[in-house]
Amino acid sequence: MRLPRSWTIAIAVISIATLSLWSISSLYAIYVQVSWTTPWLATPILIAILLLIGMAIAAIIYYVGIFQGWWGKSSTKTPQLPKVPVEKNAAASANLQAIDLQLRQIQDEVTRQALLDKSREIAENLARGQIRVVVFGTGSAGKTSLINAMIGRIVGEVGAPMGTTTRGETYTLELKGLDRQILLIDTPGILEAGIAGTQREAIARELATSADLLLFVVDNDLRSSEYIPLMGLAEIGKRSLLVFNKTDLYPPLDRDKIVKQLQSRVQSEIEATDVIAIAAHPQPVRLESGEMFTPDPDIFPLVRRLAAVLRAEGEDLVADNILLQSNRLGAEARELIDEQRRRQAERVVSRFQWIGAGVVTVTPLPVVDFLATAAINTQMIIEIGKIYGCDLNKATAQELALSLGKTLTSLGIVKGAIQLLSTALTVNITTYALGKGIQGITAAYLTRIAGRSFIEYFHQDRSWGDGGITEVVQQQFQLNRKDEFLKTFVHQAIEKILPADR
Ligand SMILES: Nc1nc2c(ncn2[C@@H]2O[C@H](COP(=O)(O)OP(=O)(O)OP(=O)(O)O)[C@@H](O)[C@H]2O)c(=O)[nH]1
Ligand SMILES: [Mg+2]
Repeated sequence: MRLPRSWTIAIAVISIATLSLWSISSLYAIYVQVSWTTPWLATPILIAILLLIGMAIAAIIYYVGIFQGWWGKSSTKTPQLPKVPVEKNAAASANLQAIDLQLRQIQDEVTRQALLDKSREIAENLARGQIRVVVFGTGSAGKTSLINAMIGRIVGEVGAPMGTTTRGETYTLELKGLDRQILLIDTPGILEAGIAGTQREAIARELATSADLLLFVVDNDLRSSEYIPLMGLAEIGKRSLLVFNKTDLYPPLDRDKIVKQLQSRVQSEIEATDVIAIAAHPQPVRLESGEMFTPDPDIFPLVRRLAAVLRAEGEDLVADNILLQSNRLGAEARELIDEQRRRQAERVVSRFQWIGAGVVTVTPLPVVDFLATAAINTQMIIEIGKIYGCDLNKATAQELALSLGKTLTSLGIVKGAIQLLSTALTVNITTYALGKGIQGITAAYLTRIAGRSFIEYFHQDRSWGDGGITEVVQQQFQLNRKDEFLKTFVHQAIEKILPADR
């Protein structure tokens, strides 16, 4: 029984007061006795005893934290904050919303609509809250038989030849203790021959990628054509159980050996407990009496493991899968937006390359080293930046233009370009026109190299990457010096900037 706090304090105060009175009277007795025998020693002894008592009290206060207990002062420990539950579902739907915003930036109407539909489908799956268990694997491994055995009645057609199941079929399953409904999805087999087989395999793979949980069915050790898709799916984070079916066809020793082999092959991605041996539709056997007997399906180990996994991880599996799918969709959207931006930015570069070239052709520069600086228009940098969502001011753009101009000159690209273009031009026009036009055409060419280098810079979030500005510029120069390209470029240049009297 615990005493009330006020009582404890009262008892403590009375005890301390009694002890203090007792120690005062004892001290007084000691003092009197010592002063009788050696009077000069009495006062130092009294002071020493008082000091010792003081130190003892200080030590008690320090170690027991007596003040904290008595006066209820705040603890020096950091107060415990309430735990914030990590809501995977909330994260998944927030992710989907962010991706929707990204998708709306896609200009191509048809692509945008298709991806938005996909995103809506993922969101609906999340809202419905069903768990999608997809049964996947080689043709004739026994996928449909497994579903029939799990449902407890014949729902899908079973057949010895591959290709019995031709499209995805969905069945519902309830599991005690699990609020969510389970969708059991049968798929066509992979590795079937022919065009129809390839099309069916594509359907199966699509369904497998959409699964919250995958039951990968095999009827022997893994072939490499099974290993590759299974590992590929596991590596992208697809939760999988590897189901070894038709175990009735093997003697127990062989069966155990195959299970061990399967476990060791997939151990990097799938736990040993998730490799499960079953017989979904055992073949009839002849009894000693000569009678034929069909054993019951042996799928209990799978049902038990499936139930355990779904109960323990069901919520997470759905949210993880939604995150996985929305991330894939996000990556697809990013790629499309990237292409779109690149196309727009390249149009800007083309526009500026002919503007700059025209100006230089009309008023050639006294020194070719100035060509690079003349070719890089700050407005072009600002416009490319805008396409990539960067608002640059004039001063920053000028700084960028200057450093790129210096790089072009110092790497010898200006002179290299003049040489390359002169050779390409002599084949096309007279020496007279060459003299007039070379600066303008080189300016156009340098604008192109600079513009494309800036596209890389903005594409990498305003960074020149590990190799710095030099590597980016050199790479662009290499990419734009191929003979075929130069020929077309020079033709275009002659059309656009050289006077008609050439
Ligand atoms: N011995 C034995 N045969 C099985 C077992 N399970 C299925 N089979 C047989 O394997 C053959 C193929 O079974 P299905 O269930 O149709 O296989 P599937 O994977 O759905 O095939 P597809 O739909 O064509 O990809 C049938 O003849 C089944 O009777 C089993 O546990 N033991
Ligand atoms: Mg089937």
